[in-house]
Amino acid sequence: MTMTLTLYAHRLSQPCRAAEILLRELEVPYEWYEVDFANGQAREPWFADHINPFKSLPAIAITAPDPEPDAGTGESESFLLAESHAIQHHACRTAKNQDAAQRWYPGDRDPRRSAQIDQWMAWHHNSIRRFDSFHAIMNLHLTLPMLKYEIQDTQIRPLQEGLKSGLSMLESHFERQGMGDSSAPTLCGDEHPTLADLSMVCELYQIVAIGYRFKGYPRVSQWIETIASRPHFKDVSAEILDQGRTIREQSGNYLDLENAFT
Ligand SMILES: N[C@@H](CCC(=O)N[C@@H](CS)C(=O)NCC(=O)O)C(=O)O
Repeated sequence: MTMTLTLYAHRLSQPCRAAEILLRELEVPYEWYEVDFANGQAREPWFADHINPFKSLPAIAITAPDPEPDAGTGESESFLLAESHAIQHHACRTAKNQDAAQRWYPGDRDPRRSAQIDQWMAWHHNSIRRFDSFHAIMNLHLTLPMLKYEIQDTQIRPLQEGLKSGLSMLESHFERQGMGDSSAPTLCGDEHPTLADLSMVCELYQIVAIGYRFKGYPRVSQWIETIASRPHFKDVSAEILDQGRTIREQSGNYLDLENAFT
């Protein structure tokens, strides 16, 4: 029986990209359903009442073929799941290619390593994601020019300050591991990245796309660069790079993003 996995997502969203990149890495077939969240589609009843009551992307629906196609109802029960981390965990648990899946998340095979990945993923939501300034910059870009400097002071600087402590933490972590000098760092210290690396780098890539560079955090920069050079990561991130470039070009240089994290 072949199940259909539908991914409700948008490529300008960091957690959506993490989920989609992982599905590709694990060779899980999926149907793509774009939801225009910027125009409120994730809050519309068809989505909020029937797909994800959290009203957020990504979400997946796994549907078995209709057991009674002749009954003409066209309906079959779907397994619905929201939250990018839960989706990634589920994908690793159920992927046919378990060799690949266990490199991203070993599950019961290595409870300690899995617990470390869980720890980083929990931290991701409360730190790196919390201070992602992409939305503030996008608002700024769409706002009247006379408000630019005000928004920069009231919205963007506090986010940059918040992000700095997370970046320092990551840089020290990589330094303690002794990695990052000859080989590329990963959060759990192994050669292969895990779900935690993927979620966090997707988050930070949002602001790389808009022009930020992390010159003061060389190991963090190397980590981002290495994960971002994976072919599936590149393909799924093409749209956010375009969007970031447009915003950067049209916003002028007053943000000085390249030097914000020196
Ligand atoms: N914790 C969630 C965060 C999801 C989230 O914030 N998604 C945003 C897009 S990046 C969204 O769907 N927003 C819809 C809205 O605000 O209407 C996850 O990891 O999946």
